[in-house]
Amino acid sequence: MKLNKTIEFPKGFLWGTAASSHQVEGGNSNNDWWDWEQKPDTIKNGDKSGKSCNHYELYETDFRILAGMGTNAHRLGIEWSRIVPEEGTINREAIDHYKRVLDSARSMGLEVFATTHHFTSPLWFTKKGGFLIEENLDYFKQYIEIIARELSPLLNYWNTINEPAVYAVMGWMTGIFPPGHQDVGESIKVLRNIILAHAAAYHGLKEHSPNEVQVGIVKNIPHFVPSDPESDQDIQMAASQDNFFNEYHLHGIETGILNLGEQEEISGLKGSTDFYGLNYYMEMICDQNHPTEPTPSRPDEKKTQMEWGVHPSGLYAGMMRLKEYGRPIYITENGIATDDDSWRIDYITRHLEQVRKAIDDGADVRGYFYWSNIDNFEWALGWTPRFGLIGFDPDTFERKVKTSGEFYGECARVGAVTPEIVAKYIND
Ligand code: GCO
Repeated sequence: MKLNKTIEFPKGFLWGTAASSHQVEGGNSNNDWWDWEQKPDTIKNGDKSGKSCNHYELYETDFRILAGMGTNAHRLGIEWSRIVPEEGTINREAIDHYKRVLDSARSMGLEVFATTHHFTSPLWFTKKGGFLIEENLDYFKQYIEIIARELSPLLNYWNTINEPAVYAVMGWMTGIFPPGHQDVGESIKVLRNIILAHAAAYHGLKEHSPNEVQVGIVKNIPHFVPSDPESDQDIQMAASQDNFFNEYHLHGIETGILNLGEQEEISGLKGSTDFYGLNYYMEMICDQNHPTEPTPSRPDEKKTQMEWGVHPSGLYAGMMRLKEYGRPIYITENGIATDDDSWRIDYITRHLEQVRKAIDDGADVRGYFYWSNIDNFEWALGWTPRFGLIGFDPDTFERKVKTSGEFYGECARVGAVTPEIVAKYIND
């Protein structure tokens, strides 16, 4: 792969990495995912998160490596089940732990984006029905108030809910995530309640933080495209998939109106985000012959360990869509699961090219967080997919920065992707 010209980014652009609490910390034994992993046939190869990357204990090491590489930001998760292990119980130890984590990242020059909810919930909460029951939102609000008061003084940016549509679909429609239901009606209820949870988190963080914080949702925006651009049915399928998965929540945040057919005005939803966190991985190809199943790749495409294709232009489409709302945009996740590290360098380069193009075309994109800094527990696919810029020894937890990590760090230090840097790290 060759790069013909330098891709330069504005001064102050955030060059970050992203992870989540359950996927990297280890020992999150009090949440619904830990419980889910103990059940048969839920996780590929029977994998478990276990001690994961042991980030819970090695966070200083991880931040030192990231700062040393040259990155200047990191997105991490706050684990609700640690802060509130039982209904009505606040774990001061856990609060103090996250204060140390945030302080450590900041002291090493990393701007932290902290996510309040990244797929995992306390087991006691999910036993009450979790986000399927609207009244349970009160428990989530109590948690938000605690972390706003205690943790906001140590950061500037919060992400509310990670990928609300993925959460609702995977847990209640496909059943691949806990609670493993396959019920369209329930999935639609959760799709609604989880965006109410987002709005509650937005207002709770703004109201209870003792300092000014910027609060934004993290929305996965796959680019739904017709398999045959000439087929009206494929075009219609892409439009309805996008409406359900993307537009429903985006329209809700911008207008306060939720609309999957009948309209519902939600108090506090309109304008409930200071910026958009955009997670992008791939196009979803819509083919009328598989009317309910868009696919993340075309038959003849080279596929990642996730069985996804690579479609950088879909990231541009997502940024230009969000540009219309006039809010800052951060790419809060973009990455590739592969053991071919040169492919990872090419992937990062091609997607950063799209970010630069969107900025040139007027999108206010202020940062890029590569998913992920370190190989981690990939939910139902367990440990097979490796996204990381950094690997680790599962026995000793020793970290090993990959060539792609060295590449990304040098780009971060320079504030650009240059043909020289690409040539230095990629072996064709
Ligand atoms: C998601 C989550 C991450 C994933 C990553 C790769 O998008 O599902 O935010 O937790 O690990 O996206 O699938």
